[in-house]
Amino acid sequence: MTSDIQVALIDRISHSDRPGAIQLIDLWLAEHDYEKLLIDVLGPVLTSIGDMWQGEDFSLAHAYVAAKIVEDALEKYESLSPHAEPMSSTRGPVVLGNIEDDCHPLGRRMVTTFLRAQGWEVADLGIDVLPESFVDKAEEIGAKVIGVSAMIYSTAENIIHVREAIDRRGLGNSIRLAVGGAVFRLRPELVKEVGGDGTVSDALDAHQLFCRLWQDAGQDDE
Ligand code: B12
Repeated sequence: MTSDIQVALIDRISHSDRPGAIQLIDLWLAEHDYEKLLIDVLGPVLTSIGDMWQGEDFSLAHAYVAAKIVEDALEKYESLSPHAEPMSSTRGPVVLGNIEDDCHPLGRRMVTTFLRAQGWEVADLGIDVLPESFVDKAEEIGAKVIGVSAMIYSTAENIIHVREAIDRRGLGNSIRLAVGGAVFRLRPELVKEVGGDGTVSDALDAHQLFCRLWQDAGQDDE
């Protein structure tokens, strides 16, 4: 269901009106909280833009403007979140990043925000991360879960190399691989194909997935 704020934001995006979009969000946030903004507004708006882009109602440039507006919002409001100063980390550490060649950071940033809010220590490696770098970092900090984000099919395929690096180093039992991003929503069977141990389609559910995978890690040794 498309809400009034979603319709109004899409209108601002279609006019490339970045200040107008932020003004709209300012007003909306006076009555709603930051987490609701991420889950009920910004995520669905980007998905709608993607659908309109695919249907050729919107261009690549529109998608770019939409991403810039969401980045503006994340920069501006992250500090207003009740979780801006996360409680001292009580869970983890875990590693997160976008796979090699993938330059869609927004979903990953949302996952990081929600995990930190639940007390996870997250090493966020950013976009375009080499498969070996995920595993290097996990070994360095003792992470039992690696989370990899990919938005498009061709980049999701690169996740297989993270799985291979984990297995090659004999870490298959001690590290679990979480995967996520738009392409996994469209093609759930891809999770197994790339060697993933689990996924969720919403950042809000990432905490539960990471808890399960953290508990699973090492169980096969016993
Ligand atoms: C914005 C956008 C762009 C921007 C990105 C800039 C930026 N700073 O973000 C720009 C315009 C640059 C761009 C470029 C491209 N894009 Co683009 N893009 C999008 C769009 C509209 C939104 C992506 C997004 O941010 N989604 C919003 C977030 C909140 O959703 P999400 O990422 O799915 O994340 C949620 C969950 O999946 C989950 N999650 C995410 N990561 C993880 C990780 C883990 C471990 C877990 C557990 C969960 C999890 O939690 C998140 C929050 O709830 C999507 C449309 C769509 N449906 O998503 C297309 C889309 C992903 N892009 C697409 C394409 C094709 C491209 C290009 C190849 C286009 C081109 N011809 O150049 C390039 C590739 C660039 C690259 N190498 O990565 C296609 C992919 C199609 C496919 N089947 O593979 C899509 C689906 C559009 C479409 N419908 O055709 N894109």
